[in-house]
Amino acid sequence: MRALVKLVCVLPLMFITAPKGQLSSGSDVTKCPPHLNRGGNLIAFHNTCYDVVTYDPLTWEDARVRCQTNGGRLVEIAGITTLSFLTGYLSTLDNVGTGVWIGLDDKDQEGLWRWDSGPPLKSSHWGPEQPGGFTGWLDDCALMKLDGFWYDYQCDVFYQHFSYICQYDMLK
Ligand SMILES: [Ca+2]
Repeated sequence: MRALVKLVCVLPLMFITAPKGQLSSGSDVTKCPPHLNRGGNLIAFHNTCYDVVTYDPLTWEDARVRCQTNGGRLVEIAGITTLSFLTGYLSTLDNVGTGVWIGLDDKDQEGLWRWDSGPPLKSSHWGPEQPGGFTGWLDDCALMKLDGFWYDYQCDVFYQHFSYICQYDMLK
């Protein structure tokens, strides 16, 4: 019910602020891979489908595998447009928890953050004093909190299970 109320509040704003064409691409999941669950948190934006998985919080490593097994990958946020869209969408959902894993890590080389599919990080949105600090060498995976800012966390410890976003290419 709370999600519905939020959605009702947000939708008129989307009509006012969304650039032409953006709203339709933000709701049309017909071109998303057919095996994805339409009844969950699946949404489409700029030729990419995003699925916010909240029902089974995992470590970053397990979330990454889960997205890949399902034919996608952990979300990669290349710029402010996608960041704003996803942050807005998260605000309409219940049960997200603290935040969501994103496909960003510095596992290969400390301090060199890369998107999981390979590209180096160009546009970032780190929270205050992130990443790094005293435990930076331990914290090699990125969590996006509900305010849209990113924080480095450990990738594979049992006490850090979070929701996550898988992204999928749209069908041609
Ligand atoms: Ca690190």
